[in-house]
Amino acid sequence: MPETIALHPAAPWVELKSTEADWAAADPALLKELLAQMALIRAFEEKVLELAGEGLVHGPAHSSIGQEGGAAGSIVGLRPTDQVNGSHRGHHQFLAKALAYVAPGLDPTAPLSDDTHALLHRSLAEILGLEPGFGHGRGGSMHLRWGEAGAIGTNAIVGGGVPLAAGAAFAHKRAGTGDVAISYFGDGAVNIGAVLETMNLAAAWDLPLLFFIENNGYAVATTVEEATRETRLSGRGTGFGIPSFKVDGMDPLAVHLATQEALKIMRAGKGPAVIEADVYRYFHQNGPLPGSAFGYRTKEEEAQWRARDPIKRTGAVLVARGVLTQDDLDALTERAQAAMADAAARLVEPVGNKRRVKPDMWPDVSFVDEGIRGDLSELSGKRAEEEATYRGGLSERKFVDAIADVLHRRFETDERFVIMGEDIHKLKGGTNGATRGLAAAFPDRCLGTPISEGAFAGLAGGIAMDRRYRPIIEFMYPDFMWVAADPVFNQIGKARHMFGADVPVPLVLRTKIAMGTGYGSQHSLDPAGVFATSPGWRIVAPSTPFDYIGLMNAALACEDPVLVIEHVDLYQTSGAIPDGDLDYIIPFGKAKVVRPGGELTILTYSAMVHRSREAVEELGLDAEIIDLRSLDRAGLDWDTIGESIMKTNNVLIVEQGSLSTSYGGFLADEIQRRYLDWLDQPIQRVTGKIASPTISKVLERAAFAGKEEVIAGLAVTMAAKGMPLPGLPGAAR
Ligand SMILES: Cc1ncc(C[n+]2csc(CCOP(=O)(O)OP(=O)(O)O)c2C)c(N)n1
Repeated sequence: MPETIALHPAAPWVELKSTEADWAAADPALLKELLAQMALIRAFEEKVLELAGEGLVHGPAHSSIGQEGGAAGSIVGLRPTDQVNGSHRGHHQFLAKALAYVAPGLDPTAPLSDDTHALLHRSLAEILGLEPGFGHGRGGSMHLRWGEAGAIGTNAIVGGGVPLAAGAAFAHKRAGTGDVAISYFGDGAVNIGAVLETMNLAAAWDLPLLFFIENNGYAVATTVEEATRETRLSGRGTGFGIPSFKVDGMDPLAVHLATQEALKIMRAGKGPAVIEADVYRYFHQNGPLPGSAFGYRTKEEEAQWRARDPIKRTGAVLVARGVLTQDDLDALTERAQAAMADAAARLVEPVGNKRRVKPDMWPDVSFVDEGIRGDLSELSGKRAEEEATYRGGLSERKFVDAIADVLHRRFETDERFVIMGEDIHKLKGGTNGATRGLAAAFPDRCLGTPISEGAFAGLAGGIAMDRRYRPIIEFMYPDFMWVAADPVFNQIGKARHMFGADVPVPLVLRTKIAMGTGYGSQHSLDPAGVFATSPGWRIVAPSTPFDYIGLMNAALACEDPVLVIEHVDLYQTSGAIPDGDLDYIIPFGKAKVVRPGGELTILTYSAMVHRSREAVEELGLDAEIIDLRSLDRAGLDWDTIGESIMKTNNVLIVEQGSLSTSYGGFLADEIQRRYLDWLDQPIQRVTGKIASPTISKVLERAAFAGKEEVIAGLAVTMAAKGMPLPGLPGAAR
């Protein structure tokens, strides 16, 4: 018989319960603030539901009524500089943090301050999608952010905010402030990868992040028991070595005490903690009906939870202790409701027997696409250089070494930069050597990550939005963006615009095109086409070491997220770089005429610039080759492109990768809208085949475009121009 030895989690896992004695001994000021916060939040949410019932809340209103104890219990007592974020059900945490900021020590017997009224007004306005809101109505109920108050954004993607909060925690830790971040999410979110990956990363890196699980028993109508076998959700933390607490979330004092324990751990530099608070939402997933109306739970169950209401309980204790009277409690409710009536009256008005939004409260529709990206003023005044006109000395340098050089230089000159990715701190600079020397020179700023693209991309997004540090992340292969699609596209790519145009996300993502290396279908993406669908991202794809340095410097100075596309075919090539000068930029939006010509215009980027040049030279054509360099919608250099098209009247777009994810479709569409009258033939394209390249060497080569395919594309273009090339195909595609 083999011996079995019981193993136990290394981290403590406890349930914390308050006692009558704790309630009797609790500081009256604490209990009063908890009560005042919860009463205001309750009145706020009741007003939201009332307005939702009248059709005045566009989209869902996920009510937090019943769950106030978890929010107030954990937030009262935080520092203003601590930060919180949350999920689709986040009004209560947002308000608690913002109230603690504008009205610390909120007194349930005192009139509300002007700042408190303003907070309620702006919060309600945001939920109604109106101009006075924190995000000018863009964010609405699920994207509430007031950075100044430490409320760094609620999130409509279940679990999506958790890695972002890890970024805030990273910044706190690195800055050595002792501040913490709390991320709130539901029992449903416990099962999503973003949460579990972030638990692992936060624990591995000792980040001061509190994972606060609001277990209200249901994810919409699905019960915890249906969704998972281990229904004691706080146990998730122990799997990652995180001290974990379970607490009754209807007991705000118990939540507060558990939070104090968690804060001790986090502020002492001992890393994250988990709190699972059992709470109950009195209403359905969203809207003003109870859950029982939808048949997934009973009225009896709802009544049992309502009997344990956190506001009633706290009020009753304060009355029993002689701190407040019943009249005080009644007055508190009235005051809170009056404040909300006032907030609503500033936003909506009666029309007949209905109400409507006051017309002048809507955001101006001209605001619709404003602030997708920044204005690049941060680059003005920076020295721009071009290889062709550079006045200083130039020397040959391997492309991959130029990458390491410029990163090293920026790390030297600006302590805010941190870089993270898989194995980038080992193997002489990651799998390709692009981060060579960084870990040795800057060990605490060149960070090897666990294999968690979602978590570390999201974490970097959180660091970027925090703005004390400037993250660079590396995806070993571009295809891994699908693993991290939520942070990359839903969070980083949208944050600035979604939160009202004033949330910069200065982040650089490096990755490499690796077609031709035999890594197959899941490692052979050119990410440009997909990223071009995400307008918050800037995209650059340098083809020479000189351009790489300049574009990387622009990317690192930029207040927007920038994708820097590298290419395995370029790493070992050499090109000229300035002697002792790694400080210039190449501005976004400047294409480069690599080879002037009059017969046709080739638009291309990255390694295909070189394949195009080889093809043109082999055929002896008079083609103009333009290296686009900046690829995103805002970065296209229409002056250079347009001038060339108006000269040649024929366009061939050349890219290496699969047609299906290609970039050229987007570019061709833009060109025909702008220059149709100047085109003598349809825009021609060179791309790979329909599917992503597979591993068999011959199939892989057949799947992507190289010099031979560019030659074929040139032949088609020239034939359509009426100048077929001898011995080459002449039929239009
Ligand atoms: C990734 C993702 N999947 C699904 C949804 C749709 N959705 C929104 S809320 C929700 C339930 C979430 O349950 P839970 O995490 O327990 O939070 P609660 O609503 O109970 O507060 C679902 C499925 C979503 N927004 N994001």
